Amino acid sequence: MKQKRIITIQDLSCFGKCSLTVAHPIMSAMGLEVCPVPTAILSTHTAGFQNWTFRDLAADLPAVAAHWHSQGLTFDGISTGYLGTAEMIGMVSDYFRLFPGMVKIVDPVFADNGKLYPAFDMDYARGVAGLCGQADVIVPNLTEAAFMLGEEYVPSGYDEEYIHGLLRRLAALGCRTAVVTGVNYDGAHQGAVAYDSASDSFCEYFRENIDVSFHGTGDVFTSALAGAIVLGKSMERALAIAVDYTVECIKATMPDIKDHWYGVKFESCLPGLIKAVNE
Ligand code: PXL
Repeated sequence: MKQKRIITIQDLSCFGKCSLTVAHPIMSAMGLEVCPVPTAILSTHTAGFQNWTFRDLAADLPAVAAHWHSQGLTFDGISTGYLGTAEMIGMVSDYFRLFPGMVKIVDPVFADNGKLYPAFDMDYARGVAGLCGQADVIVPNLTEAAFMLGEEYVPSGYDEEYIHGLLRRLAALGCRTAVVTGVNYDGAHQGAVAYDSASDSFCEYFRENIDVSFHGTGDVFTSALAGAIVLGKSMERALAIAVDYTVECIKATMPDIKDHWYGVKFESCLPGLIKAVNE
């Protein structure tokens, strides 16, 4: 069978277990051929470290796409994450145009817990909302969802009606499917809910809530979700694969949380992920 091929466009944080350093190994383990396009190289991620280095690779993005296009390369999917600058949003949109037929998965990656990440402002958020409108599947957390819609962030105490409404409004940005992560209705469970606008239907997958927060779990989740979608899994199955894998990564890291606050030990959980995608 032909191997599925996916482009992943996001930064390379050399230390910190997020973006490309999780997306590439996770999707490779799932059996995909992964083509990484680094948007920037940072010494570390920006959440919890200070004085990180940042080398902007924007100039390479169009050149990589043009070369791939000239070679007649084709791709089954593209997954985007942390980009770094507003300029890159338009460049990613050019990838969408140059390689038609790919499943386009956009994780907005600009905010969490009610706050923008250090490098971003609301102009960037609006730009990413535009990119979401060109995607097939978008994967915001509750903060990014609220910011992209110009709404107030609701951290807790919401119900299913709120989440379903939020998902419908996100899909109205122009994507077929919206997935929102970090949904916790009852304090005891956490998971993801998806809305497919074409069939006007919802699906969801929850696990026990683990009351800790590790950096990079959103990237781990989106990598597993994007891999599963491009492999042809249903959204219901893709949500289960991605939520289960993220929970296992968090559990594997909890005993070492003090030394390992910057990211999850996703490596030790790859065998379970491989088993799940091949079931
Ligand atoms: O995990 C998201 C992410 C990715 N890349 C960089 C980041 C962050 C979140 O802060 O700083 C560089």
